[in-house]
Amino acid sequence: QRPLEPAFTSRDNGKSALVLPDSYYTDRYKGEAIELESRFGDNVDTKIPLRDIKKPDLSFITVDKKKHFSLFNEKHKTQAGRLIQLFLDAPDLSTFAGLAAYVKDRINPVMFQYCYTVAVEHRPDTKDVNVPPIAQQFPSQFVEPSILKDARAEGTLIRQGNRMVLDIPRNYTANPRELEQRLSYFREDIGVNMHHWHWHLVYPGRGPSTVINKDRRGELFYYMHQQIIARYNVERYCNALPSVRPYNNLREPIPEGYFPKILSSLNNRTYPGRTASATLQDLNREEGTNTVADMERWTDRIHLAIDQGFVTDARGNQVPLDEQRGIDILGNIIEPSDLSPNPQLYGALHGVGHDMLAYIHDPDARFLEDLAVMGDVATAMRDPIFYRWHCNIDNIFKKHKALMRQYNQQELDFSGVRVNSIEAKISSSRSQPNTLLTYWQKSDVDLAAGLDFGPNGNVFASFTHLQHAPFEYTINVTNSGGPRRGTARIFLCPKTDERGAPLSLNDVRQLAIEMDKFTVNLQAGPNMIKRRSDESTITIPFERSFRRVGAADTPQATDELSRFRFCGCGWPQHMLLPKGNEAGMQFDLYVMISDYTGDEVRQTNQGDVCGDASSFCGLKDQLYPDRRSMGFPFDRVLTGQNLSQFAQTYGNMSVSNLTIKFNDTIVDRT
Ligand code: CUO
Repeated sequence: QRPLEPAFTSRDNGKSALVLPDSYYTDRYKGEAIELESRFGDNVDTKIPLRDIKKPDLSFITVDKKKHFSLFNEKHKTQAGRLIQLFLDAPDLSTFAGLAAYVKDRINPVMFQYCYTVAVEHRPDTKDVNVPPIAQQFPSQFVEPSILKDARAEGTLIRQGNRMVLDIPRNYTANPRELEQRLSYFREDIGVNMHHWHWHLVYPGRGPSTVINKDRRGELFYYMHQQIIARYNVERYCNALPSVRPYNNLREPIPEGYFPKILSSLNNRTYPGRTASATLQDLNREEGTNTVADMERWTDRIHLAIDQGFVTDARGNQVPLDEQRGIDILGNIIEPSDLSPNPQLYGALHGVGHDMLAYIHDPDARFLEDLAVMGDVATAMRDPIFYRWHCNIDNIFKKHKALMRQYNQQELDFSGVRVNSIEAKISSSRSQPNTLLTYWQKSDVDLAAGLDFGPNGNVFASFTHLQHAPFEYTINVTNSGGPRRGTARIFLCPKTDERGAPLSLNDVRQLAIEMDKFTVNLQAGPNMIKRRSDESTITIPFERSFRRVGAADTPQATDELSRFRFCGCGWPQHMLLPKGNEAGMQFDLYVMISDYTGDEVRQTNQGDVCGDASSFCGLKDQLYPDRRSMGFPFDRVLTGQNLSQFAQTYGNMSVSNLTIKFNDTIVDRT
């Protein structure tokens, strides 16, 4: 179960089973008196011997066992793709379990964890197999590592029940002299990083076509990351910092340094830092040889394709970048995924960018240094350069979007539907409408599962994160036609930048952050629509991010958790609102009710229940549940002096003033 230890448990027909490999991570443990059964004994009902499998040929895997595995690295990605295929090809569950146990002992644990989880997510017969949350598998990548020693001591020396909750320090990566530190609560949030890891798990870039070929995956790569950048920029305004500058001149030094201090669980070394003013160099390492010049050539070719309105596929055909497919094709080209129509010509811009930035401290490996946080989807969002790099990537997508025709009246309007008002009000209080509240909160995460050779049971540590008082929207609508359906699209838009200067409509639309999107059934006449903040289709609840699956105390709890496994993907609910500021920061709360006849997607599969965060993560085995372009209506250029004037043009839109007040106190865990 633990990353570097032998054996793992699986669940079959609701029962736990202990699967023992026929060899161990190191044979030394086999003969020693380690009582594996008692170590895993508490929740193990059945022990099954490992099925005798035909030993797979793993010689294609060259990723070092004790070095980082990177999904942005072309070699690693290709090898992971082959391993996922191997896992998916196992004809039945017990062969898969045997194969997984065999492979786990022999390869890089993070690579194993990734490929195994992708396989579990995609095999029809593993619906009941639990995968623990990544932060609990590899806690050293998510929390300040000095507490891990205490966690081990607590877990080993103190009986379960008497163990104290350890405190994960805040603000441990820099002091206030470093202005970027003001955003560390966002960049280093455990839930934010877990979401990002999970998103890339649900949408792998390379592997069998059943895993890669998902509806609008390229467009979702664009949209989910665009929303991260919009959120980050709004969060910067809240902290009196300007928007992030795109990292688009690769020859220019990078003023932002970053020293993550977290540990690699594979070799107990800290992830390398980056000094201020580092400059990108050509990579010449065993992991890859990429040049800055290649990155520039790929960028130019992609810009050329956008300007010409078509890409050239591998056979020389022109594929139009039109309003239906253009953004999806560009997403697959830029990420890139296996669906890129011409990787030779357009390269692997975004992924290689991550990789080169991840080795900027040691581009030719002369210091034997491993990759930095930018090279790992579980940690990349901690580094300020992530946002600068993704801003550059986003600007390429935006250039394409700016060339699309504007939406017409018919697409934007919903004739006969009038949205009279929208209001957001903190639930369970007599507070003012349209004034929301943020503060710090302490919550617990269980570290025990990820401590190799560590304790039984749980060891909880508490971390401090942003939180908001739960609230509810009320939308008043008049429908002058018969009963019909619409889609409510709620966005939060900044009014001013970090200096208090008003933003243009064009800036606002690109900074609009999606809060929620849901179907509404409108009756004839007046309608009052209520919607709670925790129902948002971009977020998942706190428990989903952090509850330890293996520790669910009852079979029901475990079943419930396994049903929601796919749904580990989703923006953390506690980060739904930007922080605002102590004086109260002003926003526009925008709602549109669009005509459902233009939104509807007829699903061909009946999928899982798991669709809480469908806006950011799609639906498992189903089509993306909204026919409009992602980000509609803000993804294209709009006409109007400002947001209110734009919204007044259409009866089916409404805007309210909203204040977000931040209270700088820490509320203890609930
Ligand atoms: Cu998610 Cu750059 O893609 O990190």
